[in-house]
Amino acid sequence: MSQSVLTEYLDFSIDLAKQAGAMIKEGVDKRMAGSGSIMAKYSNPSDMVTETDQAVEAFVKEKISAAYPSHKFIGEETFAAGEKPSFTDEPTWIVDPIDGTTNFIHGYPFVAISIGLTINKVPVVGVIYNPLLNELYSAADGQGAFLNQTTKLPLFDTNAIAPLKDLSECLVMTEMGSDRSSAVISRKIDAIHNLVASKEDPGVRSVIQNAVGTQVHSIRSTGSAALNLCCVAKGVADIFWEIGCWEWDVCAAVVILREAGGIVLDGLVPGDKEVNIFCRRYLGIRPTGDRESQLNIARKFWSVVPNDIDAPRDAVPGGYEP
Ligand code: LIP
Repeated sequence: MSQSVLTEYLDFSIDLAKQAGAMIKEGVDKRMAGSGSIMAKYSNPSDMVTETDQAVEAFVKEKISAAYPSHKFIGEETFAAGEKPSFTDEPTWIVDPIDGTTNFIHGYPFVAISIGLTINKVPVVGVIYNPLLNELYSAADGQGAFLNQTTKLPLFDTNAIAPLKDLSECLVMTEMGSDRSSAVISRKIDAIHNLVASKEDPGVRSVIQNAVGTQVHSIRSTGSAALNLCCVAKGVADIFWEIGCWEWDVCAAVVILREAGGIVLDGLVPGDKEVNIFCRRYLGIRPTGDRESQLNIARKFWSVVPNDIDAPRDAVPGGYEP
């Protein structure tokens, strides 16, 4: 894929994200004023959908199909409406119209449109725009990652300031997710317990035999996987880990973090390959300029989190086999 074609897709995505962002901002303003953006689905209080999610996805999908009629599309609301995704080498847009829908509902300002593009099954363009904070993250394969199109990511020389040596020096971002079954939540709490507990404390959760606490600096959550990964790309957090979010939450961010110099791996299964975006298990490590130090932190991370947290999904033909 030539750089000029990638630049065209990137510019198109940035323009589209800004238009969608204006719709999201208007939706928040109306909602906070007591009108508009009614809940479209409220069957699970930790997995909500508003009319704005649906309107933004319809708008983005229409714009993409008008500009690139042969391209494929995978979107959160299209999936929710029952369309089963398949994955091919064709250019495929993977879109979350509002990442951080719970935040949207509360007016908590971590809300973003996330637009990713894969070609030959590789994520190559990513744009994430938070219209409430007016922060636009963008990247294309081989072109670097940027905040608001001019500030290169990461924001500073992360390795000079804080080399990534040990989990005890890390700020970790994670989320509770939408599956609140006690089987899943108790495993996630076990993971957080093991991450934050003192190294001196032998009382770590029993799910991992002989594990000791790693006493990470602390845990952070924005409520948006995409924006969490952007924090890691900026270098203001060291690790993002989530089991249970989806390809539309991470596709664009995978490009942004990779172009900033970070890596995204499988969140539970050790290995050094870039994550399969359909696997619903993600571990992002910030830029360091030294891949071995990133893999070393990943290995330490996998060793302290339970490896049996369930995030089931149907097969994605061409993309993922459970
Ligand atoms: C959200 C993700 C978040 C996850 C939430 C939800 P949404 O996406 O970004 O990481 O914990 O459960 O999936 O639903 O706001 O697009």
